Amino acid sequence: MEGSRDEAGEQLQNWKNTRADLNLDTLTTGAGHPVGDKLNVITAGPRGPQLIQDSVFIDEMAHFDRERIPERVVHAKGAGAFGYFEVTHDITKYCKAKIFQHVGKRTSASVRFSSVGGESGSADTVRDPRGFACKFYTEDGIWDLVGNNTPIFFIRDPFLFPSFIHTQKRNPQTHLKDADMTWDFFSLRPETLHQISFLFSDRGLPDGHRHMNGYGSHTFKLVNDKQEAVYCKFHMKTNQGIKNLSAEAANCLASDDPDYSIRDLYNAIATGNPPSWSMYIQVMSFQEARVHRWNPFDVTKIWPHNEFPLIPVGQLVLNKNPVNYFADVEQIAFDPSNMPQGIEPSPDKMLQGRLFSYPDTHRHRLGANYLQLPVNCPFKCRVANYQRDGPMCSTDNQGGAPNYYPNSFSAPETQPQAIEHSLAVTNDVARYCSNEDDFCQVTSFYVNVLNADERRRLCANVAGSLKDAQLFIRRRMVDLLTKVHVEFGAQVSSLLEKHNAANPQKAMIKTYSRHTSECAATSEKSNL
Ligand code: HDE
Repeated sequence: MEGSRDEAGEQLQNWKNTRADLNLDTLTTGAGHPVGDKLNVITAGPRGPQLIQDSVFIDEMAHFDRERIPERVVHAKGAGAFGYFEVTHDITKYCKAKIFQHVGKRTSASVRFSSVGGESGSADTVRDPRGFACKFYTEDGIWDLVGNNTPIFFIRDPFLFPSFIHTQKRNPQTHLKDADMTWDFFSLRPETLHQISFLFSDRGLPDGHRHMNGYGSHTFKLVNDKQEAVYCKFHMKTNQGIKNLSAEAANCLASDDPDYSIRDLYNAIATGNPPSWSMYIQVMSFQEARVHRWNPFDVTKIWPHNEFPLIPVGQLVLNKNPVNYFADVEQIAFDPSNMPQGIEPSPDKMLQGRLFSYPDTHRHRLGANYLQLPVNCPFKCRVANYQRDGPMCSTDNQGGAPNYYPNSFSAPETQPQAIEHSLAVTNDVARYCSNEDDFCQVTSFYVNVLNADERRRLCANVAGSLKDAQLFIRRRMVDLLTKVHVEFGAQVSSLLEKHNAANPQKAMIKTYSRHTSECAATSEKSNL
């Protein structure tokens, strides 16, 4: 390697070094026709117009015109890597999923880390939750554990998700990020407080993707081979240790190296330093779920670790970089409804909402046959169903096998052992408004998880963002923070006042522009 160039910078040279047969390559069109000249289009005379018979040019340009597929509506910027999951502890008494079959068992895995709100070219080091999406290729089909680096989420009802995401994205007129939108929504929905407090704490700026934990966040159901079930949460604890960036360092990196986290992950793996995470579960019986003081299916809440201790399960190791970013990472499609037998959804409304949304977005973004793409296909088992055809079918389309069910000519028979665990429900069908306590776990986070310095930085970070919102929104937000803890509200309020005193001009510009537009328009530490 030359000078200070890293493995990512050396990629082209490294690729060349592995290709002893390079001189055997022939330049071709997409249809495989050898190309004679790729520097000059066909023209009538040296200065004449171009001819439409130049199919080599048309092949090139027409494909280029179609290179982009829609970016993910959220989590557009990301990095991927591959490796395996290895069982270190037996949890078969809880779960019959083949991935957990015996200690020492390895299952191929892929992971995509991401930020949430920014576009696919946005900076890696912005304050934002991080996606931590895992795909396990099991013998019973794909298991996708599509989590974040936070054990909780902003909202508990999926109905609010599109609106919530709009507030994190761009203003429909200005096309700018908009503090009024962000803090208006937050201050109207107190259930966001827990996640806001996590996000504006030090953990809101992880130092790359290797130094953060992952969480399944939702409550899931585990079923054993006797069809007995428990509720469960999944945790992935980083073996690299938690490391966060200061707000100042993150800001510098956003301009100096906006792809900092992608580069860090690529280089760690390329230099033989594979990152790993330890998987744990928390388990809650159905009886405990019935009497627990918090709704165990509310994703804005954690399960206290002293009541539901972490049970070790295994290790996730990422030791292989993508061979091609588009094929392996842009096209990877995670879907929380991909659960092999033994793992099932709980009644968590947010999880239920996601079960629909992900395969729906993949059909739009990648096409109906997205599960045939190599990175998505369940290569550890044989797909045998009655779905056929559709755009870009890239398999043998299940050959001559019957395409209807039931039929008299073929397996597959249905599998009784794959029948879902049954759940008795007797309640009125309605739209239920939650009356959960939105404050007590946040208070516990503020008081018990954060030390004095961390609390100070949390208040500074909240004020640093909230300052750009209108006065009535700032006041409403401070009222909520005061309900979490008097000091939280008072600190943020005093920082906002100081900011306004120090920036009268900026305050004036904001007031002025609002005026003109009006005229014109008439747990505790162990819980992490
Ligand atoms: Fe997502 N989310 N989400 N989300 N999410 C997507 O799926 C959605 C939620 C998460 O690396 C989208 O393929 C709804 C919670 C990750 O490819 C989309 C709701 C958690 C990723 C979508 C949620 C997540 C996504 C966009 C509320 C953590 C990136 C593109 C009901 C537990 C996966 C895509 C990757 C991506 C919908 C809430 C994590 C639109 C409707 C809670 C890590 O389908």
